[in-house]
Amino acid sequence: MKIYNYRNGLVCEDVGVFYRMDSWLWHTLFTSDDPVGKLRSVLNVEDRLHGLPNEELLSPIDKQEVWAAGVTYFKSREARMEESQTAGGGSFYDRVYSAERPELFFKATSHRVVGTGQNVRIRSDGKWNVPEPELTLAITSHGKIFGYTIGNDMSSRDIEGENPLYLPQAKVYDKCCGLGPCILLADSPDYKLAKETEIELDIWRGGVTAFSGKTSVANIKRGFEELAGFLFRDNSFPNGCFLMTGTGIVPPNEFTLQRGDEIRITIAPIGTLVNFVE
Ligand code: DO4
Ligand code: MG
Repeated sequence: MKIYNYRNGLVCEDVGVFYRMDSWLWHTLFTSDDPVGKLRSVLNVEDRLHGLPNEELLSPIDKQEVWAAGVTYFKSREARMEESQTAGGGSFYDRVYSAERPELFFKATSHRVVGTGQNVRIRSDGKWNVPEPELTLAITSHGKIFGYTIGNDMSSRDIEGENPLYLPQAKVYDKCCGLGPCILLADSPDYKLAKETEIELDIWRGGVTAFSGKTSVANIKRGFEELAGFLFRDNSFPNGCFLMTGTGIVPPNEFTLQRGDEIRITIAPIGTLVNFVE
């Protein structure tokens, strides 16, 4: 099952059949003990649509905070160590990769988040900017992972590389985060996104590919429950939250985003998140 957040309300897709849903369901999904059961119980044949509606598709977020995990893939560990070499930050990244406690940081409130087809921004004071394609967990207020979406953790590598204490500025600013196109619901209690699930990043510039890369969820060092468990330790989320699980794809050091670039992140069971750099 997938749930889309359209301008005029939610739409649920269940094995190729589409249903219009009331917007109050959003809150119910993120606060229920059994979000999928709740959703199934309100699907009504009278609300069936012929397909996805021809309306603006918004990011699948309401009042949730977005958090992010970092240095969860070996590739990210290597890249951070390189970018922060002169600031002496190299060993922090090495240590957090293998420490028991993961790196978790605040990424965005919903007003900083954009959906598929919308523009993300690069910072006006950042010179080395990249997208980070990340599988993102949708988590209820009880700490239960009930679905998955695609996240784009826009980052200024020169700012975080200058000093690890600048991380919030490298990560959090207007339109710093893409989420979408939908939430893929974990359909049954024992459903887990297959480890072999691929994450693909394509960046288009002037009609040609400027960068292309691929990884698999199997390369992540941490478990999803482990990450969510640390996030909810001594921390409450009355509206539920999203947790980005880190990047395993890093373009070469000479690459930086430019205005007009098209960023496409595909995780096949969920779809493709497309953002343009404004
Ligand atoms: O530690 C810096 C940020 C790491 C991050 O965003 C990632 O690994 O995805
Ligand atoms: Mg990231």
